[in-house]
Amino acid sequence: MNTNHSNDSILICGLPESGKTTFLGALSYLMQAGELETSLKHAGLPRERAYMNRLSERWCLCEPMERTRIDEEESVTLHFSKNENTIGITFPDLSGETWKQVWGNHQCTEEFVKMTDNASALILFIHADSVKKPLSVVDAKGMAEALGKNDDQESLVDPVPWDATSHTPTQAMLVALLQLLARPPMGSTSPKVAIVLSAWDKILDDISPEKFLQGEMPLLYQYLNSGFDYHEWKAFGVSAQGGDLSNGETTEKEKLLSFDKQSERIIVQDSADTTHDLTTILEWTL
Ligand SMILES: Nc1nc2c(ncn2[C@@H]2O[C@H](COP(=O)(O)OP(=O)(O)OP(=O)(O)O)[C@@H](O)[C@H]2O)c(=O)[nH]1
Ligand SMILES: [Mg+2]
Repeated sequence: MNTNHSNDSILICGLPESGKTTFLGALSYLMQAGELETSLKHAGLPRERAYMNRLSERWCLCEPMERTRIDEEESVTLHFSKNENTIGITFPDLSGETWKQVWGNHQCTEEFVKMTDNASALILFIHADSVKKPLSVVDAKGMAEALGKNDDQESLVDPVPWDATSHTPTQAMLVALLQLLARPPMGSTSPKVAIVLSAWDKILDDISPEKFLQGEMPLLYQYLNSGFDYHEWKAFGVSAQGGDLSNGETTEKEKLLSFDKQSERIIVQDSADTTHDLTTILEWTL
């Protein structure tokens, strides 16, 4: 039997706390536990298995991931098989702070440039429940009036100084980041872009991930649809954790831990279809 082997590198991108490491933890568990049929099959443990095992254990115990620090970034290669092919996919788990620095200071290491250059696909993570939206002129005026300010008066409250990293709308940061990744010294390839709307359990309305993106982040949606820098993109709603663990509520944690097959708490929504199989996203990128 002939077996072909190929290597791909998928760049996991995203601002701080956008769900990157939780996704890797869930993927690592899903692959190693083998509880469910998946589109891509597990084909051997990664060299960096200690890191992946740590993430997988934490995920299985419903412990939220620790923030990835710049000096603790890891790159992991997972091996998958599909038909008679085996595919090694490398995922660098970079800190959101690294992405913020690329956006804010246009600074990165040579290694980062190489990584982006080798990437055959990007997975851009956006925490669906923490999107910072721009304030419309109408809203800003309404708020100023509610505070009793009109054009002739001094503000009744102290103005908050502008801070680029905490006040810029999420979509503006992400479009700028995608543009940087598509231009020299990066961007020699035109990778496919999967948009992962993480924490989808907080949204799960009757809305498709694409419609959500169109309504909540119209600038990003139009940029991707223009095909100017990237030719193929697709949005997925993903709950890698299965629920919200951020408020430390034991009932939510108990509910998640009560699943017989822990892999079944993963939700992946693609248009109207839902599955527990995170590898469908990877398969689309290949
Ligand atoms: N509700 C919900 N929250 C999630 C989910 N996945 C991640 N989160 C939360 O999102 C936050 C960030 O998750 P991480 O996976 O650490 O994000 P990250 O992108 O690796 O963050 P950095 O390492 O800081 O760049 C944490 O509070 C998680 O609990 C999910 O599926 N559902
Ligand atoms: Mg992380």
